[in-house]
Formats: sequence, structure tokens, C-alpha cells
Amino acid sequence: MIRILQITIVCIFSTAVLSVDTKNSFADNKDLTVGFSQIGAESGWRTAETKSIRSEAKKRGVNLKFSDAQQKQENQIKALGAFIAQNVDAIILAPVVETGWEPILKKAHRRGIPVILVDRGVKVTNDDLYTTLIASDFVAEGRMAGDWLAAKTGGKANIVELQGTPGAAPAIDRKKGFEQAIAKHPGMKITKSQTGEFTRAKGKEVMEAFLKSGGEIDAVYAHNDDMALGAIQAIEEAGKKPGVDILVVSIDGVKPAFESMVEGKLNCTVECNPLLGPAAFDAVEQAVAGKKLPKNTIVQDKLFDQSTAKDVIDSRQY
Ligand code: GYE
Repeated sequence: MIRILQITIVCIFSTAVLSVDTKNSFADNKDLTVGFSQIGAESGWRTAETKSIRSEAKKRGVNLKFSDAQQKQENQIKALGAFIAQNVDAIILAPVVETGWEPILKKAHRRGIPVILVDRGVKVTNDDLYTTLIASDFVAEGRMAGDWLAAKTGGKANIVELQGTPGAAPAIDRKKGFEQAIAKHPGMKITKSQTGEFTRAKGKEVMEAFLKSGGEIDAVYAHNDDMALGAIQAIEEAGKKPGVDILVVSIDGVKPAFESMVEGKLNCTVECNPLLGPAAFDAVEQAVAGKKLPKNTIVQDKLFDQSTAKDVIDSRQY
């Protein structure tokens, strides 16, 4: 049965498509206790996701146990262990990397505690170990960014790449999608690529090193807006015009990215909606009620560039 909740979830086989445009489906869940293991606060996107989940828990009267892992998987595993020991009704997990989750997910599974994955996926031998994944299609995001850059440059560009956290699903898949897009254009190549760990500071530092190491740079592809904004600072400090001398393309769609596009510095960003609170708690409620959920719910994304930024900036929710 497909529930239309203002969130349009169309279940196609085990995958649903979610456009995150929700009216809050309030439910009185006073006795519901949910453990949320969040990666950290490395980016504006992450902060917006945390805010969405916390505020939705409050709206629904859910008792939320929150843990910030400071980017460390071992802290997330410890937090899940504690949630299981406290016998929470459900777990929401944003997994910092794809691998290494099997033992702790088996523990939750044995205790019958549903695990809702938000924003990033995991690699496990048996996907019964998690209830559902609510996330964007990162490969598609990388492809959209690459196609936009190919159109902008006529298929000819020396590109430097700022990768996200090593081993993280968005870093792996955004790289894959971008490379698929530029593979269609022999004149486009990634000349340098290094992780900026999804942070503005590290993105700036790595871009400074790219600029110092010489070689023609026509564009920078950043796996998230925070690193792109750091790269823009480095480009300016090197006396060049970001968005003109060096094109800047990224992913997330946070408000500072729209401000930068209006200033003519960032050229384009692919939105990756972090407002997953309503969908996450709908999944929790269904899982706790023993309802079957689609294994994947894909959040719909779209690309914005300088031609559209001014019109939409005031309506941005994060
Ligand atoms: O792009 C980045 C955050 O997992 C999709 O993590 C998320 C990514 C997002 O740090 O800003």
C-alpha cells in the first residue's frame, strides 16, 4: 500500500523515490525511544540534517538519544552498542563509512531493533541487517555535476577534485558518477585528486596545494559545498577569480553555496537534501509497527547554477 503523506514515496520493487516536501505527520510517540548515531558536525549539510532529525523527534514526542561520533566509526559502533544495551525501540544511523558494520548490526538484528540508515549506505553481506536506507543517489549527483561542467567547457577542462571522507558512500559514488560523465569527453581530465574530508578548512588547504603545485587548472570539482567554499577562498588568495578563471562545481545545495553563486564565485551545485527527519521517523514508526519498508528510498535531487540561484535563494530551507 503506498501512503501519500505529502512525502511522495513511490515503491518501485524494493526502491522508493522520495521528494522531501513534507507536512509533519504528527503521531503521539511518548513511549518511543530512538537512538540516533550522527557522524559529526563537519559541514553545513550535516548540521542541517541533525537539526531536521532532532526537531522532528521533538514534534513527534519521541525520546531521542543523540550521539555525535566526531567522524570516528568506533564512536558510532560504541553508541550503537549503548543503544542496544538500553533496548531502544529503533536506531537511526548515518554511517561515516561503508564497511565495518556487520558485527554491531547483527547485534541489533538479534535484538529485533530496526536500524534506519539515513544519508549514507553500508556494505553488508545480508541487507536484512538494516531496515531501510533513505539517501540520495550519489552516483547521479556526480554525473549531473560532470555533465554540467562538460556543457560549460565544451568538453575540454583540466580538473582538480576535492574528495569527501575516504571510504564514505558519497565520496566513492560522487567520484564514480563524475568520472562516468567526463569519460564521454576525451578533453576532460582529473589532473589532481585528494580528500578535503568534507570540511571547508581542509578543502582550502588542499586547493592551496593544488594551486602551488602548478599545472593548468580550469575547474575544481568538490564533493560538497563546504570544500568548494574553502577552495574559492584559496583561489581568491592566489589572485585568481573563482567562477571565472577557475570554474567551481559542487554538491549539497546549502545556503552559503547559493550566496556564492549569486556573487558569481561558485558556478553550480547539485542539491542533496539533508532534511530527512520526517522520512526517518515515518520509517521508524512503520518499522516499530512491524510494517514492511522498501529497502531503499531515494531522495530526489536537482542541479542549481548561477542562472537560477537568485530566484530560489530566499526559499532555501537549509
Ligand atoms: O555531502 C557532506 C556531509 O553524507 C551526503 O556528508 C552527506 C555528505 C554531504 O559532510 O556535506
